[in-house]
Formats: sequence, C-alpha cells, structure tokens
Amino acid sequence: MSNFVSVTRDGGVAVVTIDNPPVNALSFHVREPLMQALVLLRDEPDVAAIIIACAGRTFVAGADITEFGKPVQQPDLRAIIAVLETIAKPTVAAIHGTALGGGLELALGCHFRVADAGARLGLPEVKLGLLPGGGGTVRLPRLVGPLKALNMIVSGTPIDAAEALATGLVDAVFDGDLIAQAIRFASEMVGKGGPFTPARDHNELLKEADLPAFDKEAAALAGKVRGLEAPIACAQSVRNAITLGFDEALAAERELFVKLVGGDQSRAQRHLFFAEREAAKVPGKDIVRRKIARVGVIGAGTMGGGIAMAFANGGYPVTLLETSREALERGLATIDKNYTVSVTRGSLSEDAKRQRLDLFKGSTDYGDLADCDLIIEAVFEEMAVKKDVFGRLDAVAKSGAILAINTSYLDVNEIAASTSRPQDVVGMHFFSPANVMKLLEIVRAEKTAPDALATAVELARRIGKVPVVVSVCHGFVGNRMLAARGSESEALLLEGATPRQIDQVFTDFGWSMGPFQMGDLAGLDIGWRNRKARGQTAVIADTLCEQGHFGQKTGSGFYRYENGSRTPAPNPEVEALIRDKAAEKGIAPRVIGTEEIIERTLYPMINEGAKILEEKIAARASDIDVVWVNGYGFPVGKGGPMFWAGLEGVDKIIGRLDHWHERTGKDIFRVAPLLRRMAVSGSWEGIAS
Ligand code: 3H9
Repeated sequence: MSNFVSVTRDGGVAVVTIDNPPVNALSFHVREPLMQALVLLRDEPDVAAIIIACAGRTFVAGADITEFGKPVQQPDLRAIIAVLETIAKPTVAAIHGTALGGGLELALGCHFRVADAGARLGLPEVKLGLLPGGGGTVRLPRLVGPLKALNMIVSGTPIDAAEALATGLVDAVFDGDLIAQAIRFASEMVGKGGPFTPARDHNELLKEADLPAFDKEAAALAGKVRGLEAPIACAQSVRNAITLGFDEALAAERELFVKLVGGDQSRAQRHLFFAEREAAKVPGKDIVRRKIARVGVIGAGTMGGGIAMAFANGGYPVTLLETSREALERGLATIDKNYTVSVTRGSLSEDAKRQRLDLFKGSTDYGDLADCDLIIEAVFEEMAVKKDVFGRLDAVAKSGAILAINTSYLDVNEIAASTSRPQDVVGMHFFSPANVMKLLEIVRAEKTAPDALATAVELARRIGKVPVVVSVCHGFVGNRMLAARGSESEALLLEGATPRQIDQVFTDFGWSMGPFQMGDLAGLDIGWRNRKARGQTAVIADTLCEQGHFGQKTGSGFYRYENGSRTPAPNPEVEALIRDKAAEKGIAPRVIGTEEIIERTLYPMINEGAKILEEKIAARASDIDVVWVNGYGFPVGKGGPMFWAGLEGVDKIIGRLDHWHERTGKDIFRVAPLLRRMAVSGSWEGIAS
C-alpha cells in the first residue's frame, strides 16, 4: 500500500503492518495509508478479520511528537479509530515491544488486543504535559475500570503484558511467533461469530464505578503534582468517562488535549523529551564502542555503594573495592539493606534482589580490578587522594579499560595527565543517591578518546541514567550554575529575606524544594569544604558549619529537624544569626519581594548557562536544561533554565541583570555576550560560535 503500511493475507485474515522506524510513530505518512487500508479491508467480502501489527522493534509508540504544535493533517488518529469502530468483522491489535500513547489508543479501537509476553502497554502522555487525546481516557476505563485507568494515565507508567492480561486490557498473551498466534486468535474469533463489541460500548465497569473513591484517589494524585496542569486534566478526563456519555466525554477529552498541547508546560516537556535524547548523542559517525562486561567501583561508602548498585541494577557484574575488610563488609551490608527496603516496598522481588546481590564481588586488592572494563572511583573528593588511586589503577587496569573519575568539582584533565593513559580517562559525575538520581554528567577531558566517551555515554543509558557530556571547568555545568544561585541566595538573607521566604518562592515556582532546604538535605559541610578549598566564603552557611550545624544529618542547619524529623521547622537561631551578621556588615534589613528573589537567583543561573555555552563546556542549551531538570529538580513544566529564559523573555532578563550589575557590581550579573546574542536571534541555536 505504501512504504509505511502494507497488507498481507493469511486465508481470510488480513494483517496490516505499520513500518515507520524507529518506533512506528503515527506520523501523517502512516495515518493516511492506514486509514485507506482499513476502509478497503472493512468493505472487502473476502476479509473475515483484520490484524494491526508492526514491523521492527515495537508496536506503535505513540503519535508523532514532532507534529505537535503544527496544523493537524487529516486523517487524525481519532478519525482512524472511528473507522475501526465501524468494522463489524473482528479487529485485533498484535502488540510487541511497547504500545504507548496513540499506539495503545489505536489498539483500544480494536475489538481485541493480543500481546507478546515481553510487551509493555501504557499512556505516557502526561510526561509530555498532555493527556491521551485519541480516546484513551474514555476507552481505557471501560476495559480496566476507572481506578486502574486513573492510575495508569496520571502516572504515565506502562504495565507489562501479564498485568495487562490480568486487568482485562489484553485478551491473550503469547510467547513465540506473535503474528502466527494472532492470526490463529483472529480465526477463532471469526469462528465464534459476532457481534463483536468495541471498547466504547463496554459500560459495565463504569456503572459500578464508585465516584467518591475515584475522587479521593484523584485528589491524592493531584496533591503530588505541584503546579502541573496535565495530571489534573488526565484525572478530569477519566472522571468524565464515568459521568458523561461516550461521545460527550470524547469531545471533552479533545478540548482538554487541544488546550494542553498549545500550552507552555507541554511545550516545555516535549522540549525535554527531545533534549534528553539529543544529549545522549556523541558526534562522530562510526565510533565503535568498547565492550563493557565487568565494572569496578572503588569505595563502598554512600556514593560508591550507590554507583555500584546503579551498575548492578543495569545487570553489570561489579567488583567493589575497599581499603579494609570492615569497610567492605559495611558497604555490602548497606547495599543489602537498601535492596531489602525495595523488597519491603514492593518495588523489587526477592528473586531480583538475590540476582543483583549475586553480581557483587567484594575485594580489598587492587589486583582484582584487572578484569574490569570500566573502573570508577568514588573516594574522597581531594586531588591528592584521587591521583593516588589513579596511580594504582594505572598499574593494574587492563589495556583499553576506561578509568572514570567521579567528581563534582576536580580538574579531570589534571588527574588524567597523571596517568600513562589519559585517552582512557573520563569523568562521571554521579548525583547522590547514585542508584536513584537519573543525571550523569560525563566529563570529556582534553585527551579523552572519542570511543571512551561514546562508551561511557552508552553505558549510562543502559543503566537507565540520563547522560550529558560536559567539558572540564570548576563544577562542570550543574554545580557551576548552582554556585551562581547560591551566592546570591546568601546575599538576600543578609539584606532582609528569610530562608523560608526564599524557599517558598522556589516551591511556588515549581521546585520541590528551595536552596536552603536543599542545602540542609545535601549537607552544608559539602559546600563549606569546597569553598574553603577555593578560598571562598558564605557568611551564614560558613558560620553554621563552624558551629557544627550541617543540616538534616546534625538535626539543624538553616532549619531545625526535631527528633530525627525530615520536615524543616523555622530556626530562630539562624534568623538571629542573619540579623547579627547583617548588622556587623552595616546592612539595614528591608522588605524583599518575590520578583527580586527570582531576578537575583534564577537570572544569574541563565547568565552562567550562557557563559558555559560560550566556553563550550556544554554543547547545547538543551543539555543544560537536561542537567537541571534531572539533577537539581528544576520544574519539568518550565523545561529547564535555558528553555524558561525564552518563556520569561531574554530582553527582560538582560534588563534586570544590567540593573543588578549596576547596583551591586557583582560579576554574576555581568551579562554574557551570548545572552545578548540570544536576545537578538531569539534562539540558542547557532549562536555559540
Ligand atoms: C501521543 O501519543 C498523543 C496521543 O494520545 C494523541 C494524539 C492525537 N514521536 O527513546 P528512543 C524518536 S503522545 C516522534 O531513543 P528507546 C526519538 O526522538 C506520544 N519521535 O528509543 C528518537 O529519535 P532520534 C506518546 C519519537 O528504544 C528515536 O525515536 N508516546 C517518538 O530508548 C528513538 O527513541 C510516548 O510518549 C514519538 N512518539 O525507547 C512514547 N518516540 O533517534 C515516547 C520516540 O532521532 N517514546 N521518538 O533521537 C518513548 O518513550 C521511547 O522512544 C520508546 C523507545 C520507549 C518507545
């Protein structure tokens, strides 16, 4: 029929195959021939049943996201599903890989769904700031019940084939040749005879729906989403499926979809979807990746243990090295305990825990790292200590092994130069807890070989991380921009703001926590140690640390944490300390407004981001967004600092930075030339050279 949709026959069963690599998205060039095929097959007397299947690695993974924001070309997905539902002969979706978003909605338009045992099915639109706009919110509740549908649609998390079978989303699960078995299934349905009922006419589960229970669950979910519109719209739309007739609910879904797809939050989240994928691309066409079969981790403390778990979770055997048996036993016991917590929470099976623990081999002998293909150190953040470790590694690691430095600030070039093989050295800046946090800054040193870099990036994706390649500078992308924000947060305190007020501005903006709460959580001593190493000061934070107040771990920091609580309570001593220090410096407190807090904390971050781009520490503005959203909690609905700069208005940002520079003379407000170029061109692209 076309390059993208073909039809084959097996007796009376027609198999329509979509072939639109890489993920069979429902682009216009697929929808048009698909619609034609369905209309033809519907009316063809020799065809008794129709199967919709896909070539390649997956069933349809959704609408084509690149088409959003452009005029819709007909037929759209809704029109195709409407035609599907006019077909009297049995229609079967044969699902392998992932049936996501519009892909699952297409399948919901069929009378039956059969799936490969490894398939996953879901409606992840919420992660793009959308709701399922092809009838998913109206049809899914009819098959799996409103509560299950609500959870699937608001979380966006796919379910596996076994669960899909148990919930009634699919009618059969097969191992082996899916198409052959789907054909058999379709023939059986033909044999049984109709009429066949499409999902739209299954109202049984809706009639039984308990609206108060639904509303309670929806309210609980809404409480978790902090300023995001899409999850609320998703819940509303599923509720409409219960309270309105099918067509009315479908029309309401459309209305909500159109509103979301044109809004800034969805634009921001779509930007992040592509930005994450772009960030994982390393230039250079035919780079052959090195083979990584075993990973070595040096240091079994919090960071090393977390890194080791991250690799074991990705299926890699790990050699974990410590200086003493006791430290090693302690580290392994913590890993065991962490997995046990996951089992207790139900997120890991006992079997999976055992399999992961079996991947660990503990050692206190550097010689045991000789069979590792990548070795990452997580020892104390001090140049001399790291160089010592790399000297030892140099002596034992096999030729071609990648040697990775886990550092937040140190000069990776200097450490690489201290080895005999700088081409094999990269930086891998994990974020704590390393088994949980997604971001991984991969540091390309001056002499890092392209294949070593590409291997590290690919490995990061394999273990479920979001990698971003950065070059060497103090603090790389994330911590360097954080420093710009941090110094001004302190200055605002001295001028009259309180930690709680500043943190509140951040949470109102959409962050999960503000800078002071985050400092307390991470441990104020980390920044203190780093400042001391660089001869820098932060009056309030330094004084707190000198007095032993490191944040949550000591029960007090900018806030108080009574009786081991994690909930911050105001700390009157800190407020008094701020007043004293301000008086010492002759600063008279004044009332500080929300706008000023934003201008003096977030605008300098964007300015620093522009400098980072100018210096080619990051390759793209969108890489910076990926760092901030995945590593530091920048609100996804705002797309990261550089994307948000466009929403806020770069002219406005420059105007206010100029104002604050004139007023304070501080370098963080000196506008980067690249930011001025961005104001003229309106885009970050193509202005960094
Ligand atoms: C939707 O369906 C709305 C409807 O309800 C309403 C309609 C009216 N479109 O992730 P990968 C590209 S919204 C366009 O690296 P993996 C991706 O950019 C959609 N492009 O592969 C990348 O391109 P490149 C709901 C897409 O194996 C390449 O494919 N669906 C789309 O790690 C490979 O992607 C979703 O949100 C798309 N829909 O993971 C699912 N999807 O090579 C989104 C991917 O140039 N997709 N691309 O960088 C995914 O979650 C993953 O891609 C998937 C495969 C799990 C499928």
